[in-house]
Amino acid sequence: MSSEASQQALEQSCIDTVRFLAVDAVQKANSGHPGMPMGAAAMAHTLFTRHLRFDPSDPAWPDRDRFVLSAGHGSMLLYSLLHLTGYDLSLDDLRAFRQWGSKTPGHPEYAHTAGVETTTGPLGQGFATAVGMAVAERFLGATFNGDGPSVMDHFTYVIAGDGDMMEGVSGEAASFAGHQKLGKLIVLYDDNHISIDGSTDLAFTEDVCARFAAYEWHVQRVADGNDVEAVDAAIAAAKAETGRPSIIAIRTHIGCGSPNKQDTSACHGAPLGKDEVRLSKECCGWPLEPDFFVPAEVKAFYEAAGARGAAAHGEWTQRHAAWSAADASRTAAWDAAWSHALPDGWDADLPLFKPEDGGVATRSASGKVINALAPHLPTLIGGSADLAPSNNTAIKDVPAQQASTPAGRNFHFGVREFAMAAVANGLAVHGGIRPYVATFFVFSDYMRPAIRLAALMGLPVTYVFTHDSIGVGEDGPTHQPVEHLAILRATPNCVELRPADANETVEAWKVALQNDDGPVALMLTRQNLPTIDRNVYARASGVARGAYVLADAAGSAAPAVILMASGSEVQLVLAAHERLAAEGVRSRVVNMASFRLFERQDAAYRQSVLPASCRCRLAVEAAVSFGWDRWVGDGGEIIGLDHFGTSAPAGTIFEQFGFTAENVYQRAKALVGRAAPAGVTE
Ligand SMILES: Cc1ncc(C[n+]2csc(CCOP(=O)(O)OP(=O)(O)O)c2C)c(N)n1
Repeated sequence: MSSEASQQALEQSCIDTVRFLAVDAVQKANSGHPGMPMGAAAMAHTLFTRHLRFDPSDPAWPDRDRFVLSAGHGSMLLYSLLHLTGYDLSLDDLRAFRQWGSKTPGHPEYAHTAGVETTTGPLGQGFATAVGMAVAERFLGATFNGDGPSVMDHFTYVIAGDGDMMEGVSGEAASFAGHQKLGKLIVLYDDNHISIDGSTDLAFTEDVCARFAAYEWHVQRVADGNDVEAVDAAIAAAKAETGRPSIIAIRTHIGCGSPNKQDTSACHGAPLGKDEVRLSKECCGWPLEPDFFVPAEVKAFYEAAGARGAAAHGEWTQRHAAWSAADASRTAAWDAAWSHALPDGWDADLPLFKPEDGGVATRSASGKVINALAPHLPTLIGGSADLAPSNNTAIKDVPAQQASTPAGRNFHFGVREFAMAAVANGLAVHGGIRPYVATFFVFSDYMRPAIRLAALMGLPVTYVFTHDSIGVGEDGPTHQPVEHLAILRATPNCVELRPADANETVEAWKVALQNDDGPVALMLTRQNLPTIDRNVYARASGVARGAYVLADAAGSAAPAVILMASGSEVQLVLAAHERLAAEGVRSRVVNMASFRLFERQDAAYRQSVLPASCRCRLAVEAAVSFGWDRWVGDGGEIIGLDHFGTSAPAGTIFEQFGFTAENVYQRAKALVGRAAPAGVTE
């Protein structure tokens, strides 16, 4: 055999190894998706062995190429390659595919399996997250590289399937990426014409390539997905095209090698079955025994690819050392960015708002905070889905993030909320960045699937959600969130924070910047709120504990009534409290800025804020009452909004729906009256 032919045979053996590791793992688990890995094995093999720059011994190396398997259901494709190339993933880990506690869950999970760059499975989001990674690379390169050796210069690769292409979020993200001319983003499209219902012809007949050409992408086609040389050449051409993102539509065959199931949806989401596994192995000339078979020369071939990456990493380390020596302050900023540390003095310029300066909308306070933080945190970047002037998210005197200004810190996401949130996830998982993104709170619905993934992955993304209630006013119920707080509160690991005034907004941002293991959503008002006099009431820093006693009756006796509220309704309960106090009622105001942060406090603190002895509790929030019963208990009441809002001036709406200090006072008084004599202590 010529050396070329023996090389070809070896690579075929590599591809078959990947295929049959996936087949065997799915068969053993009796659950999973064998078809996708079988069809896409050749393109993934080509990418991993000829292009992708990675070091299995250091999966966190900042300048590695990023790889996203957007078709996350094909997870065994990724796990097989991670095992073969030398990541910390053993053959036994593959044997434990989809089992309790294994490193090989059904879909790839970020921070769970070494080498998995982001959680995928919800189709379309991997693609959009990769766009965020690519823009992170460009921003960090433009910000840090300087004129000498570069420390940030890598590609972002994606394997995406038909399902990814059908999802709207990939369209939003592709449109953004095309506009941004993200030349180092390369998508391999597993164009196999099959999804779960059967042929994609049932629902998806457009010309995907023409669509991406219209998005201003560089588009190529490969007619035979098993042609390693053709795939290789297309990836090389995509890398050479630096002015546009690239997509390569690679015609593949789901279940490739399975004589009875190839090109059918039967091999999409179910094991091939024992007989078909045998037939497939026979068909490919693969040994029937043992299962999970990895020929020694195959392992050596893949480990050599990993070793080449390790060598590239070594060169980078030298470049980084030279770069580092050239500029100590730049290096300090880089180190802080990658370790997510807050540099000394980061909060030195944060504003302090005085009551006598008049009312301030918390969205406007947030804008001032962002601008006070920006000089200290060079990788605090973000923007809005076309609402920057309303969300107050722009950093002043710095350029927008555009192809012509890649170090720009202000993102114009366009009216693409879902892609914006997924891009933010990509910025966060890439590392080195502190992303924030913004829209009206009501449109957080459009971002919800990406917020969920941020929470699941534990990503420090900050959401700036302004126009947080019926305070929106005339725009009416379409623009007035009512159920959205409850949704965030129901989302595990998501911190929701609704500050009551400008100074609490400062504190809320501090919380966001220090919450490293999950997203923080800041709900901010459109309308002005009075600045609470902190000489009279408790300090604004209390919001860091979620709920705190803002005002209390004198002395140490337990309160007779607890008034609770968040955000703009805190001023109402404060006013009612003053009247009650003047009448000798032992009233307490608890500012419930964040359910989640309060839940995280220990029982003693929670008890000190909401003593069990006081069952007379009134919660006030211009949102659905769902969830508040937990805090008010059986003896309490809720002034909420268990219906949609309406179009009218904000003041009128608050009044008509009972959100007035007068109503809070009357309801509290009635509650205390009913609870008397036990409830009133004096
Ligand atoms: C948002 C979302 N909707 C639905 C699913 C369920 N699902 C998993 S794979 C799949 C079909 C995907 O088809 P394709 O991308 O062509 O994958 P292939 O059949 O080639 O494996 C669907 C609907 C999902 N994972 N994510």
